Amino acid sequence: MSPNIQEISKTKDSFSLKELNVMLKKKNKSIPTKFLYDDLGSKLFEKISNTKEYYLTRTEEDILNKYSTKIINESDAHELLELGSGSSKKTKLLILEALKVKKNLSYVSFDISEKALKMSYNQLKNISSDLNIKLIKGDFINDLEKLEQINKPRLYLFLGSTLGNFNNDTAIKFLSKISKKMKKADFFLLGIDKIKNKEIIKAAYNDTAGITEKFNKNILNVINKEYNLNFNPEKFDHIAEFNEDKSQIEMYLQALSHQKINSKQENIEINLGEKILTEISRKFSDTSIQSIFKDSGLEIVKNFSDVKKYYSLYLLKSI
Ligand code: AVJ
Repeated sequence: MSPNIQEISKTKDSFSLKELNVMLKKKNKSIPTKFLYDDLGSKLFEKISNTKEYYLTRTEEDILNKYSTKIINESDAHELLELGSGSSKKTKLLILEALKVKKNLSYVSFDISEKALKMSYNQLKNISSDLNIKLIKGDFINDLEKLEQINKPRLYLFLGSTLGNFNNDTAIKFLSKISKKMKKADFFLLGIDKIKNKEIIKAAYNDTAGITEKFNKNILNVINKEYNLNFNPEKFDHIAEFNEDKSQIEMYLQALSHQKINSKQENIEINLGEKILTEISRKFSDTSIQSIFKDSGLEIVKNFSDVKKYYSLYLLKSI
């Protein structure tokens, strides 16, 4: 049976070849991070999260395993609303816990990707007849306002440290939207990767099995297909370095030779050694994330962390 997907936004994500060209002509070249996540990219990310070096997913899961009862009791949620749910594998832990205390529980998965919504549905459809699953296709930056209000307490979820992909302004803009949407009884659970020994961080983005490298290079296949370009991924090196000033991983593709890329518009030239930024992944301290919360109208109710303090799940309220 195929699930029922509600579409709240018909706005096709229209990133034009022209805009891409502009980004690739600049001195500091970049490709929008979202192009990492086509079907293959999403599968590769799943694989990354199982490598021994990538501690994020595993640590977040451990924290959820340990504290989901507390989180559920504290929030008293009748509905869990997850933004950018991916496969909902980790969310299942929270749902199972919530089902112990709530008879009519709703889980809303809000994602831009139909594939992700279907995966999430398949992950959860057989859990319990007490669980009402809603799938909503939309863009959580632009369509959040369109989500219906409910009278019962809702727990918003944004897991996986995806906030780390946003620069400061975008992060505050995004969190402010959620905060404005939240009612008094609502809570927000946010997963954040923390600052730690930089060798540990770097290793997580340079796994020895080479999966992150494949994941990074796949972005070129995605834009080749989307915009009819002829990048050769083999002519690039995967680079993931830690920028200490900005406290972020920066993932690049570095050209192994001088290259000319044909496009329907202007051609693109890339010099030997030139780097194209594909993703940032910010690592926060308690202080740096607190200041973002403050600027977004959010306050910390509880900080759930692992023993090594590698990762935090913040339970937040709107002020
Ligand atoms: C899924 C965005 C949280 O930034 O750690 C993993 C993506 N990139 N390895 C991250 C990613 C390279 C990941 N997020």
